Amino acid sequence: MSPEARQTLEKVLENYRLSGTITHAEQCVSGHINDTYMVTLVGADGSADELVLQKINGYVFKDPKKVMHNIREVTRHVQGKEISGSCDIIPFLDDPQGRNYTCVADQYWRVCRYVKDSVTHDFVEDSRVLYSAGYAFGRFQSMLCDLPMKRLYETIPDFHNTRKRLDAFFAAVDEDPLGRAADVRDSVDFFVQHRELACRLADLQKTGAIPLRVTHNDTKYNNILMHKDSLEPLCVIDLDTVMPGLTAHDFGDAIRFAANTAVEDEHDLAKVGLNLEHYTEFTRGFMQACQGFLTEREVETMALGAVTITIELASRFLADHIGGDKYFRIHRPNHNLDRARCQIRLAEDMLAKYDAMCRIVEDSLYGQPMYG
Ligand code: GN1
Ligand code: MG
Repeated sequence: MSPEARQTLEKVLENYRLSGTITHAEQCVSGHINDTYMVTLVGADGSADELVLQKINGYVFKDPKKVMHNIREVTRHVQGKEISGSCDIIPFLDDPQGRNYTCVADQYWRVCRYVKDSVTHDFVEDSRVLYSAGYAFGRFQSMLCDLPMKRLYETIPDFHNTRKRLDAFFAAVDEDPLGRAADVRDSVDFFVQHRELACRLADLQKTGAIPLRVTHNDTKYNNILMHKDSLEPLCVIDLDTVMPGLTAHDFGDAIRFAANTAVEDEHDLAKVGLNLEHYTEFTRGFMQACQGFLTEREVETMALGAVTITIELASRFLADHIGGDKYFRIHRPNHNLDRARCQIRLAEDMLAKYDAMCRIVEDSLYGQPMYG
């Protein structure tokens, strides 16, 4: 880490009046948007604090104060319920003015404590991880289903407005500033073919057939802190995109990530597909935690949510590739193209397994939840 980067971390801690010496600081590599650092701070009395410092990406989040407002609202709502145990929301520290963020050099930062004995999983080696993550995200919806939506800002307008996303994608193809569109014709055709299917869920919401709810909008299983031994879900993290949305989007985004037989940016498309066993485990956890508040119509649209989000994200990756990789951080040439092709292949496999996906959602609804 450069001396300048370390100085910035020190400044952030100073703003929180957290004194001591940084004995260890390292940047976390996962996540495409914000910059996250794990820091050990040792006080004058020798006690060590494990802290997580995060710089909010100002290109993606145009108004970080609104992001932090939403996080404050959902955290308070859940804390107000005084339900102990399984699955809290990560609390950010307050600065001396009572704000849950601070500013250093015009950048917004926030700080939380490392949750003891917690781990995140970037790969699934034990299918309990999937049940646990499903349960945590389902429970998140359930705990927030009575939070009035008007208290939350739409921090990224039209985040999952699939019609607008696809319009933006086709506009990027037309504009083609770097001459990259010619090489991705086959992928562009995929969106032409599936445009209406991908927009069905957003249309259902527009007509009022399915309700808006408080959603997380980034439901990767590595956004759940789990107990390192028991795998019980401890905490939901990465609340940047909490806002009004559809439960099927949260479910679908989780499946897109968790039940892919390959990684999100897999280059070898033969490895990509929907793992129905992983799908079943996540779905069981999610649906069991959602018992009692989803409408019948919402339950019917869960599998569609997975297809929708996968196609939508594919269009976002490909639009970014065509537009010059401005949104999603890339780590190799054509990275966003690889990501897009992988998501397209996954969506195709989901469509082939669609009936089974719907059946598994129905079958999962009535089981006894594993956590309290
Ligand atoms: C972004 O960086 P990360 O993993 O938190 C993106 C999500 C995408 C995801 C794809 C604000 O989230 O919508 O699904 O990448 N977040 C935003 O990996 O655009
Ligand atoms: Mg995120």
